[in-house]
Amino acid sequence: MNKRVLVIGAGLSGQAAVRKLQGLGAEVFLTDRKPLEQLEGVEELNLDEGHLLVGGVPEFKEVNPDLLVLSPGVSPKLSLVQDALSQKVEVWSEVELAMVDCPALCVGVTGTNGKTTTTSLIGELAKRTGRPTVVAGNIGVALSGKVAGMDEKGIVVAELSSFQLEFIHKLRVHVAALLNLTPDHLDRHGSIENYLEAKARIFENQRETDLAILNWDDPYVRELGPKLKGQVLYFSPTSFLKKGISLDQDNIVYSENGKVIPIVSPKKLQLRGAHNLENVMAAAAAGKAMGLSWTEIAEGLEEFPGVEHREEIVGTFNDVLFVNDSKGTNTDAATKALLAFEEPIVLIAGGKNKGLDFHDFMKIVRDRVKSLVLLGMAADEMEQAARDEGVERIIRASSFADGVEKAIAEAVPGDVVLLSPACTSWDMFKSYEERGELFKELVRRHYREPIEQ
Ligand code: UMA
Repeated sequence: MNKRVLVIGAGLSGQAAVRKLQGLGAEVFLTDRKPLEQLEGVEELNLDEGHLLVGGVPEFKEVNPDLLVLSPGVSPKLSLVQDALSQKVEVWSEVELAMVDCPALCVGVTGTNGKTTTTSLIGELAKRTGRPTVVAGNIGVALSGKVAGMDEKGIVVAELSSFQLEFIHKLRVHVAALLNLTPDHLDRHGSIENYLEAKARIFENQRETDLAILNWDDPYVRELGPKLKGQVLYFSPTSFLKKGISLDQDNIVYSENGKVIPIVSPKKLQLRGAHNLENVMAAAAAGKAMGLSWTEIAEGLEEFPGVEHREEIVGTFNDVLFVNDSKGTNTDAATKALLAFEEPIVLIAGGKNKGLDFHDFMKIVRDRVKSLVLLGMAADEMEQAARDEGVERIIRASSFADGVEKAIAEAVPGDVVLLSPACTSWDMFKSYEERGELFKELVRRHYREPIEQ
């Protein structure tokens, strides 16, 4: 690539993009608003001072690039991006760059919720085809660093956010799923219509033989169907579809031309909750498109344990089920976790509030939770909201470990102890991962089970 390319953002995406561009022979500039000492890993890139423009964003004319590559977190409103667009200089997202020379089958997942679970599940199904498989994208690993060397036998399973899709051009997602659409990231996209438009770009370069997997139950998503170029397959956890994937009595089924093929019973799945049915149905459709039989798909779905820190089953001890949902960092996610279990729940919640109001959440807690254990910076605020909404049993913990012990003491056989904090971990931990790891360790230590390394 004989071009001057300016990469904006020196995080995971930006660094992977720089490496890829260097490999393609481009002259690469990297910029980030943060100074070098706040940027991890940048010094290991082969960039001299003239090409590393950090601690502020340069003027367009300082670099005069032929191409801009944007990290997903970079807003198109940035004047550098606006200048490039007004001068008809191409602006690519990192995923466009990643896939520009990758001949592998691309299976992409987008939507507001469930992307990571569905992407991981499709990744597991893809591995069952025996083809080389890469799972990357918004899931936490930049695509550019992962897809190098893949040929047409390979499968790339990509979680794609609206930010990443906003600046694609030729990226062809052969099998593309849009799971659902609810208001999110409106600060960036301005309106739900713009947000939908960004997400729907996942289908933009599909051809007639490609497959679009759509949620029938979501009005925004359903309406897209007739407008798409590829084949369309709907799924619905609530209505029986004559053609598509839906529920028929106790089974997830595939129907077509009057035939109804049972795939798997939701009871056999380790993933719980109505929202996970959407994820499972979309993954099953992708599995079929990747050439698996329904039996192979059923095996893959049954064996999938879920994603770490998302309604992750830690184990059953003394007939109490322990669930780590440390990723439940807002009330929406924590509500979903509460609705996923029918057993009486002992909930551990609290941490640092993201500015959310807890009253609606506490209404669900009142109906679903037998004991609420509160900890962290938000505990006072959560306790007040819980009292306002009539939650009866509220227990305060002095530390995270104390909270886990108190929750264990509250539980009787048949209960679920659920960590789903509805808050970030940042008052006590570096990340939700660290919080989830400690939860698992404390539970296992309490029951003296060997701790996994
Ligand atoms: N930066 C600037 N100028 C700006 C904006 C950002 O210089 O105007 C710099 C920041 O100082 C920082 C760098 O850009 O150094 C960060 O770039 P980034 O925010 O794009 O983050 P990456 O590390 O590249 O991670 C991104 C995704 N992040 C976002 O979309 C915000 C990761 O998704 C993704 O896993 C990763 O690429 C690999 O593909 C995270 C995410 O929160 C998990 N996604 C959102 C979501 O799921 O809701 C969309």
